[in-house]
Amino acid sequence: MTDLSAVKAALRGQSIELPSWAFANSGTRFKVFGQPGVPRTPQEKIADAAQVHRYTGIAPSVALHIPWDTVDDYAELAAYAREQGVRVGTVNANVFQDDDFKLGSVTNPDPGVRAKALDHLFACIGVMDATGSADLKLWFADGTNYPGQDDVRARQDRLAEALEAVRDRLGPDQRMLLEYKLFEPAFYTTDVPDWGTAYAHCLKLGDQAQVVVDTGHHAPGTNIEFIVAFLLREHKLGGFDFNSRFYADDDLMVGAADPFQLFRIMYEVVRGGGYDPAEGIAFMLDQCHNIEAKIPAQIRSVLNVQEATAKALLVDAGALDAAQRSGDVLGANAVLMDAYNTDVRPLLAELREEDGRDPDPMAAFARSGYLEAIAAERVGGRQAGWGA
Ligand code: PSV
Ligand code: MN
Ligand code: MN
Repeated sequence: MTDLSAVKAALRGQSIELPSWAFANSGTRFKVFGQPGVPRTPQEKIADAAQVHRYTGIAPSVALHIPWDTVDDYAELAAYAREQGVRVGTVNANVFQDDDFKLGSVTNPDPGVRAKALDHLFACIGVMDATGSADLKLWFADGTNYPGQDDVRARQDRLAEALEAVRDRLGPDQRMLLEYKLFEPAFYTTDVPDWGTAYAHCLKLGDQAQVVVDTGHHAPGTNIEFIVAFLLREHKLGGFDFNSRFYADDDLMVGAADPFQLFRIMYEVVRGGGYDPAEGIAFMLDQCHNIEAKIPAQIRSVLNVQEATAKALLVDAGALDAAQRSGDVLGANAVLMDAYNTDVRPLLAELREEDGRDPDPMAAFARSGYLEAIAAERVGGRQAGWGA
């Protein structure tokens, strides 16, 4: 039997980080559909993110993307976030939107371009120092499009060199989180294409380097929960970029495409001790909302993660262990499926009510009139776009 009060206590301690870019205009390469009231500044993105925390109670931090969220004074931005009831979280380094990075950033064959990329990564550590952020997230668009285009092995050497330089620049309480992605924008080779490559680099870099699993960055059919279990066992899982993947890197709402996969991932997190704050796993969303309203989509995403987590916490560990040890294949599977098939929505509504929150965050936010207010207030100025 699972202790429901322990499940509730664990759920109260949950913390999901929101991406600042989810609140900005975004789109596909075919069209960006603007929405009224979309933030014009990093401050307005943080204010919108604070709404998600207000109604869910479990989204207390906001990840920045530099230079998308460039401001003159980052300490002031962090203070602004605190006033809004949230804090600045991970700093995501963007070394993919400058013409100089056409052939790569830290793996570029041109040493001058590599130095420019490294300077940006150092500047991001400066942002962390100013905001008090602990994590630097590194995703490189680096790779090649054609066989022979560049020396694949030399690119690994350049990558290792840059990562070491970043590691040496980190403060004692800071981490570097290395994200992998199967393909895109490079289509022939990608310099960090999979968890094995990221893991191998992080292993050499030491304790301050860990791997980020972006759930959208795998080939169809990849068993992501196995990767999670493996990395956790090695204490090399630094965090998640959660989103849904129907086809490739869709960046749609987590839990939309495959809620069962999300449950299986969260089960391995719980099983491997990754839910314990001491393990330091950063649970982040990395999503864009191109056709749906952004703040409610973030609320829905947070709730989807919360529901999957509640189900994972409900797994009867004793019964599962007994079934596994006795080789009861169907019994073990049934224990897991019982938890997955539990409707946890009443439990979560009860939890919110006990904490003085509205039991239905989606409805409460819709009633608040916030979307109408920002549509009226935020006229004029240039809307901050995803990538702008
Ligand atoms: C790359 O596809 C990625 O997942 C990285 O995390 C980037 O920083 C992010 O998307 C931008 O949306
Ligand atoms: Mn990502
Ligand atoms: Mn991605």
